[in-house]
Amino acid sequence: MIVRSVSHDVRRASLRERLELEGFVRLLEAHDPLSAMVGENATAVLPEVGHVEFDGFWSSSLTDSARRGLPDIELVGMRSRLQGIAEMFAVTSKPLLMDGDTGGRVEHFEYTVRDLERAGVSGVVIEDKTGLKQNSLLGTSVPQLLETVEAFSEKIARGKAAQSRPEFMIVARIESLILGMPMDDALHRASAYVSAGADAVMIHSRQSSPREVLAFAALFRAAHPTVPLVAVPTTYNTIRAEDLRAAGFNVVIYANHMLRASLRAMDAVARKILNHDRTLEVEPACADLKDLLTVEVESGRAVGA
Ligand code: SPV
Ligand code: MG
Repeated sequence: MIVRSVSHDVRRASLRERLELEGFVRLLEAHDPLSAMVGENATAVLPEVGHVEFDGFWSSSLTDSARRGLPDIELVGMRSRLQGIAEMFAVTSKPLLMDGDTGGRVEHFEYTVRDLERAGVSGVVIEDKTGLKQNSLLGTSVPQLLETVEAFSEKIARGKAAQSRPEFMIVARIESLILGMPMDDALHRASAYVSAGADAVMIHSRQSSPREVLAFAALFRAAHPTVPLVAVPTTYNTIRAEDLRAAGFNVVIYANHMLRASLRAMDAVARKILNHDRTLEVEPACADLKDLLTVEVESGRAVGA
């Protein structure tokens, strides 16, 4: 595997640069250096599109919690998550968008923004919920409360005022559809958050069909032709990234797949070793040992440089 690293300044700026240049980016969840290296190096050739790769990483609160055996309720502190990101950055070159949960108290969010900027992170997504944050995909099966438009707008504005690197992005994530509120509520919030200074809007949905996010995109685009729009197609996974692009989205986030893939693979291998009382049968499901023993360092750059 190839190891690259770049300065914080170059990496931080590269997400916005890529968005402005290409108009569309694909982000893959990464939760440790190895998953980030896999995501960094993956490529494919699509008919009609040509060469594709992931443009950067998503740091997910869900996977950062789950990999510690914890629920996704803002238990894992930002400082601890940033330590993991520093390790990822030591061996990769692509930009990272941070899942900032609710952003916490507004007074804390100002510090978070500065910490993230300093760490080379390109932007933070904050969701308009309050109280005990639960994972959005749990929807209304658990108590979840929307923040008021006024309070969330103030959090965005205070975060924007706190940042010192102009390229850093604050993305307002709208949870109205997750919590069963009407489309009008989502649109009203989107416009308020853009007025408060949000650099982009994420519309989240837990429907199995993309219908509601596509409806939102059409209405949002009519009102805000140029504000970047973000989708997280975890449940409505039949839609292709290129279809989201055509519908007016600018960012697609594959939010949890690297951790889910590794969990399933590890579980199967662990049980198979016991079932066969040896490891011969699990070899086809395992990466070659040489993939762990050889790490290619690009242009003589040491790991962590
Ligand atoms: C995450 O990846 O932690 C997210 C997206 O916030 S979701 O899990 O769909 O809420
Ligand atoms: Mg999250």
